[in-house]
Amino acid sequence: MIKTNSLPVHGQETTKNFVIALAGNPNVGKSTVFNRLTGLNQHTGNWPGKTVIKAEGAFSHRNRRYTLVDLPGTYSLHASSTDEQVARDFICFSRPDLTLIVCDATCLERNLNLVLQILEITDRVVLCVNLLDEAERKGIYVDTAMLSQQLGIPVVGTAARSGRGLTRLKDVLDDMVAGKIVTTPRQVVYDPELETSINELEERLTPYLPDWINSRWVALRILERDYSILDHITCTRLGSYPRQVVKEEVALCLT
Ligand SMILES: Nc1nc2c(ncn2[C@@H]2O[C@H](COP(=O)(O)OP(=O)(O)OP(=O)(O)O)[C@@H](O)[C@H]2O)c(=O)[nH]1
Ligand SMILES: [Mg+2]
Repeated sequence: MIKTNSLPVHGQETTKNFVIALAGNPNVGKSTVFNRLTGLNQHTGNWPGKTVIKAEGAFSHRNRRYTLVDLPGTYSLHASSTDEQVARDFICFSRPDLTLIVCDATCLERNLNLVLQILEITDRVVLCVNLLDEAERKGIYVDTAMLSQQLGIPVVGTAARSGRGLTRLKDVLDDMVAGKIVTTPRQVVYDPELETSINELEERLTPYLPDWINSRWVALRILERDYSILDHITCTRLGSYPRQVVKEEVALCLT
């Protein structure tokens, strides 16, 4: 069981401003959720790719203050486009207190790819299954309780355009930062050969990585030859290792 750590104990008054990253596929209603929660007017519409840079807004709920960061819509976090890189870097390196993923209830399976990728980075995740009204219109029923059990994270159903489910969503976000919810994120298990490489690389990398970063996720990226992760950690001075040393360790694992 992974507990949301370094968060205030329930009931404890805090002046901290909690940062929530808002992620999801394009056109699933992220900006609509953002506008509903913050009262701002981030542009929304029915074509993909509108939110191309991060937008920030604030709201308060139950004595706590939140900053919500609306990230560009992406199908994955492989950093192969600027949008993917902006979303990935924010979720990973800006260390938000929570990541709220919005997905489309009418085509859940397409959205779950991104959900599983984010769960490889962080355990502080809430899933918002939006467009429930559209799903109902199409005769699709989403069992949010079962989905929550399967993914090991809280799941809230919403129809953001009409505001349905958003009070419950705020309650769940607040329960998460209050440490009242324990998450057990579902991890993708790869084939045994790959798992062996991941474990070996992870073991070698761990001494060089800052303790807050998920070493398994870093190992996975490096196995994909995505060395930009190392560059990022080095250039933000969050790690305390010479890049060359890590590259040599990695090379040893990959030979
Ligand atoms: N019926 C219905 N429409 C919704 C709902 N939420 C959002 N929409 C509509 O879906 C369209 C896309 O919403 P956006 O909030 O712009 O989606 P987005 O995820 O921010 O899109 P990108 O920034 O392009 O990734 C808009 O026309 C919204 O009005 C909902 O719960 N039900
Ligand atoms: Mg948007």
